[in-house]
Amino acid sequence: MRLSYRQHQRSRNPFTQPLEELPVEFRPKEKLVFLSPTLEVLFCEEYINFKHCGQRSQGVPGEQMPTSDTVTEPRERILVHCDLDAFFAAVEILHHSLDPDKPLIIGSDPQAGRGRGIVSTCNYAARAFGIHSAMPISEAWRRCPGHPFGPGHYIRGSRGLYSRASRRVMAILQEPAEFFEKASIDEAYLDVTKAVDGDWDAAFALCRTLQNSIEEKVGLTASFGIAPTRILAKMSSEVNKPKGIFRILPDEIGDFFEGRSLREVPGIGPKRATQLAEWGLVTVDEAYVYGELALGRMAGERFASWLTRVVDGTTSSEVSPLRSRKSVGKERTFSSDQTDHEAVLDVLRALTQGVLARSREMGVSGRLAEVKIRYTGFETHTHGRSIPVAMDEPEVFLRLAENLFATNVQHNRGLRLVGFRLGQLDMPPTRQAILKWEEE
Ligand code: DCP
Ligand code: MG
Repeated sequence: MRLSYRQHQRSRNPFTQPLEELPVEFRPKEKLVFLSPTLEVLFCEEYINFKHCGQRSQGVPGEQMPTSDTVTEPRERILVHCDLDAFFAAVEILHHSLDPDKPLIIGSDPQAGRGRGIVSTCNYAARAFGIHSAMPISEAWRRCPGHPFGPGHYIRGSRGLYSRASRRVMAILQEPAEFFEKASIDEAYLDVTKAVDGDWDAAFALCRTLQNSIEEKVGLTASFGIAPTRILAKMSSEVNKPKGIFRILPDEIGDFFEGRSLREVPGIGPKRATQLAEWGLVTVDEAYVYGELALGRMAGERFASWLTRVVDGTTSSEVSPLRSRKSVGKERTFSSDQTDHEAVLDVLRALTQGVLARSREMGVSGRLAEVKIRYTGFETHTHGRSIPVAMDEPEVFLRLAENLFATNVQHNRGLRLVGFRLGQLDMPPTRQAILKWEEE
């Protein structure tokens, strides 16, 4: 017998254990990282590294990290999650004026079916062949070969193109949001509660306006999800993809999960889903009806508590750039290995200053200084030191970086790369107002 959401609410065990952290499988997956084709690279790293982020009481990272979930908020939030449709492929189609109805696959070189890399993404025409992100490129070729054997068009992709398109989209999205968070190159969370004065219909209209604006100004289509929590907003942006908008009102959460596969919940991976299926739990409502206590005995208390709160709509609704960015870092790979350590130290100083300039722009400070050194042969070491309070003073971190380098670098060895990272980020209250979004 299936209970309604309200019945669940009444019958469920009130036992709720706030979680401190979630197991690895519940954390957002890192997306494919592109390396610059040139040797000399300088880039901001986006770490999805949770061990350096416990400093801010409200800034607990990761969708499902729940200590912030219990923070009382003044009123129910209206969150929007925007995710661009077949992003890399859509940008390539636009850039090269390709036919959108022909299968396009972005990924590593297929080498006529012998390639060893993976698919980055593909357009919807290619998805009709069963091709999807992270599939081996050889498998994609088998399903839809490229010229001259089949209709598939294979492109290696260019990160710069995607970053530029992403920036233009983000600029449009951040405009109406009181709080804005770029979550990845093609997705963002917006807290629009204030912008729409708590009106869910107005939120829907706002998403339509943003969708049209992105299409007109950038030429890309986007899908939107509107819901009271982050995870629900993310799930709802998937519902009507491509070019869809879907809304989950606070009292519709139970209905939304009725018959919905557990695998569709971000954070539930194939392993966990298989384990639950072995116990006969395939849909979210089946797991919910099972009860938190019983589910906890099978799948672990933390998982049971988290899933219960997902369905209850009590997971996080916080939108903040700190959730997605755990640190700010810059590093440089030298075109040939360096033996002049003084010169490398100069580069490290410049990188540190760049990082601090960036963090000031973002309105964040940090508690951890970390220097990365890669020697000839790729052996890599990181050396870090924390300070008692988060700061954004370049001089403080310059001194730390110099000391870390001088005390740790192995003399007489060639250096391939040097980098600096500011971690354990914090957001001083006085700066919160200026925090909007940051460029890549
Ligand atoms: N990406 C990647 N490797 C992956 C997954 C994604 O390089 N394993 C890149 C390519 C995607 C972009 O990130 O275009 C955004 O990822 P999404 O998961 O949002 O996928 P798409 O935007 O391509 O498709 P969808 O329409 O399903 O959002
Ligand atoms: Mg996308």
